[in-house]
Amino acid sequence: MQLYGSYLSPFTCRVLIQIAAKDLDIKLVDPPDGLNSEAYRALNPIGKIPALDTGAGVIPESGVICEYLEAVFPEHPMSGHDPAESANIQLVARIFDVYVMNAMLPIFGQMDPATRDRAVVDTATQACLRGLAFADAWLDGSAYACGNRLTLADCMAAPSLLFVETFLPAFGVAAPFAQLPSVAGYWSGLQRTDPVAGILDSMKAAIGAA
Ligand SMILES: N[C@@H](CCC(=O)N[C@@H](CS)C(=O)NCC(=O)O)C(=O)O
Repeated sequence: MQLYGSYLSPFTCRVLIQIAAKDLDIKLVDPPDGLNSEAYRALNPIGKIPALDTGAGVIPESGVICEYLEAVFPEHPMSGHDPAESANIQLVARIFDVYVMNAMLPIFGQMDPATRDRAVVDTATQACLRGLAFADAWLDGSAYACGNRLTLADCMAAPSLLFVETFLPAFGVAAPFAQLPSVAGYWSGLQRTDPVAGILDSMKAAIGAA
């Protein structure tokens, strides 16, 4: 199998944390001719990264890929042991996907201060902070979101939190975790855990080089 993606993509890095945690032999490769190219869209009509080439087909969407890998490689389980734990993991993962990461995306079209639309930035940062407040209600400040072990919730959360910490201050939110003690404690612990720390280091290097 190979994963089309990049360390610059928080969505790709969700899957890379899972691949590292399960010690899977899945190579990270660039999409042929780049994102949204004709060659890549022939493989993945959505045109975005990540996408997993299983050898039998191509699966897009980070959450779908994670669930697929979980089903195919059940060793080192990262989903729930029972329905209640599964629901909790899926809920935290959904909060970081929909209400934090996707809410933040519009700011990346506003990187140039000369052409920046303040209303777009304010709407996106407020929505992202609201999503973080949702997360704060479900976390308890410990290093893992659910069950005192690395789960798919942490795979979703860690790259999103790095993006929040790295980019929101540049858009006027100086201390995004200041009013969120559980998120702050969680992020402080999670970023030191293995293999999250290594993937975050690679993300930071990619962002620094971009
Ligand atoms: N919902 C998708 C989002 C993927 C996504 O937006 N990836 C970005 C890179 S971080 C991308 O490929 N953007 C190119 C585009 O939107 O055309 C997922 O979870 O995989």
